[in-house]
Amino acid sequence: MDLSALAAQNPDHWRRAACIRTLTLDAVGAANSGHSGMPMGMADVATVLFEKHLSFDASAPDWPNRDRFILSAGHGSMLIYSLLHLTGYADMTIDQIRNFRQLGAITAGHPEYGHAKGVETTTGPLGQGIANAVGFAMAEESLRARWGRKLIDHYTYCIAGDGCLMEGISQEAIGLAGRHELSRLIVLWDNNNITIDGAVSLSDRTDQKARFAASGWDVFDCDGHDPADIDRALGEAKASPRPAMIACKTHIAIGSSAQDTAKGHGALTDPKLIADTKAAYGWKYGPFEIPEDLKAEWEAIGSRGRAAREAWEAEFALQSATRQASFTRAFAGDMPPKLSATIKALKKQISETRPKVATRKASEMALEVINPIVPETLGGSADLTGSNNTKTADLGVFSPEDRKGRHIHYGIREHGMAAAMNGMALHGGVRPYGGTFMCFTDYARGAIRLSALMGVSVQYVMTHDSIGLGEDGPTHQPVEHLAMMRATPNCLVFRPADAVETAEAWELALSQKSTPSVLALSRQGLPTVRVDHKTRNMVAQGGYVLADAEGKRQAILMATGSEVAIAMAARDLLQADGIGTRVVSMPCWELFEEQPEAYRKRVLPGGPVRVAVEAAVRFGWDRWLFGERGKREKSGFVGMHGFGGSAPAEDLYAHFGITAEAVADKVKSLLK
Ligand SMILES: Cc1ncc(C[n+]2csc(CCOP(=O)(O)OP(=O)(O)O)c2C)c(N)n1
Repeated sequence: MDLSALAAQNPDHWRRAACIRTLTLDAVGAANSGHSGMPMGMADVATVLFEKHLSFDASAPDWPNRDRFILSAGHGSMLIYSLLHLTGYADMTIDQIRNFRQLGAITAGHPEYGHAKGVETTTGPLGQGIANAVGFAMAEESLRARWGRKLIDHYTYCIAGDGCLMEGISQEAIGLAGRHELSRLIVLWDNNNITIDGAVSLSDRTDQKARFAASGWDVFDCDGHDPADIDRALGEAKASPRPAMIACKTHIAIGSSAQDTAKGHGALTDPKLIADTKAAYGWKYGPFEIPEDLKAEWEAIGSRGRAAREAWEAEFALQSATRQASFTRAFAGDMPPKLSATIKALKKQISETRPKVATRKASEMALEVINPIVPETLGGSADLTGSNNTKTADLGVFSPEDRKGRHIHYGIREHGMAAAMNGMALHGGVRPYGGTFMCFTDYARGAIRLSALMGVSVQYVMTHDSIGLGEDGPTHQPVEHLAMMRATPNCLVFRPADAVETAEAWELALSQKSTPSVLALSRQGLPTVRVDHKTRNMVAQGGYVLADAEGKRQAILMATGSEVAIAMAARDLLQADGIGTRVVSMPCWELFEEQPEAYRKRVLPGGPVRVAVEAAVRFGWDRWLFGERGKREKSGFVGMHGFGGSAPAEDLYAHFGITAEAVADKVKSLLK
């Protein structure tokens, strides 16, 4: 490929793009690992985007109305690190670039949210970024409708590779964006025809442009190495009334001997290759060296948006004090102070009326009082709205006709929904929650894990949380999912026992700023077990004594969710036989684990027999059965030992032996 012609046509552009290419070569070379080819190939596109289109101010990375830039092809992380360094983000020093992929550096192997400013989301698991981008664009639409164009009015740009587009999640995202006419979303496809194994044709013959068009997008082409053509395509994409995809024809690892090959995808570390490639670029500077004139040009790009940002700040200052406070509160992720009193009032009412309701219904009852006072919530469901009970009376439905609608019909797209919710939460100003069946946490897993890894407060409303869902049978009955979610670091798993605990769980979940929550909710009606109103949020302690032993304490029953009522019934049986029995409700293990040792000891003292009751697999329960002063020979588990069955719930509980009688018998056998 004749690089000299390219360089000669647009010499200034060429030199600016070469900064990205050579920093990438140097950083990957120094780390002896990483991915050189993608940043080299997309350097021209990224340069034009940052220079001519992206509205941002490197000195104010958190400006709420900035355009968002998402590198879905996260393996090409040196692309974004180079851009952030060159444009003058304060934290992205040349030393950070030198320490690419090293311990303690903000230049992680793949872009990690929260490490470097300007990294809007964690990418690397291919396909997540493009699905996050859809959430960013939905948040922008929603916020623009709510706050007006003067405060929110921006684009979301996303660079995605062949890998992102092959991942199934991409179709969920593309379908969602097309339906919602997210015209502020622009995806730049790095159309280089190469993946790790070789040419794309080894594994795919999809007509990507036709696919996007079929889903309601406008599609554009450009020569990804011609700055004028890139600029034209970006201009057209911005003007399009639908989400836009630009197929950018590029050469991976351009200018190197590995150009257009799978070798070019990975780490180009051979010193001769690096030297030859730099020579082909006409680059005559040392490693990590950016000449002053070029750095100045880039920094001018980094401050191009300063005037717009300052104008925005002036506009913001003109808003009423109430509006400013409420905007700032929402972007800070804080709940309105009213939330606590609202939840207390609901709890009091429930404890007095003692309804027998499914916790999914109880969740709706909580949301009915939460949504009116927390206007930034954006609810939704993956086509199970009536089952997940996520849509409250005041929400309205989000659509191109009603951007103020706050309930989103995600369609049957659990993974896309979860990733979009991550994008919304990361955008800021909105608080997304979304529902599906608990068993389909599997389908959303890739994105739920990233909620936890990034530390974003997304609420997963996972209903139909056990065999208690009944006739739909084992395909729909989660047994291992609680364990999987509990095994995920930085994720709160709530399994409330009744409507009071559900209200408390919602308050806690929404109060988290950097932790997602899974609310595991029952399909079947559950009696109110919290019959004595307590203003204190008991779920906040994770586990607590719901009913204490009368007489000598011989047994402790631990249970969650729908099995708490079974434990209470077992306690009645045992007490009737003179066996003093305590019931501990454990709606959130993670919060219980955080309690001081002295508190945990009060709840779970050594000595008595312990039996855990949960309609799920035992995995994880040993921590509470044998740990915390428990003894193996004095403990037992009543729950599931395999998959469920297709029958009415009551029959299944009897069939699998999850009954008050079975629990009482287990205790008695352990007391012998
Ligand atoms: C979900 C997921 N699966 C696999 C990988 C490993 N991986 C990283 S890059 C890549 C190939 C991506 O090809 P493409 O998007 O065309 O990138 P390019 O070769 O153009 O850099 C793979 C399989 C990953 N990061 N994420």
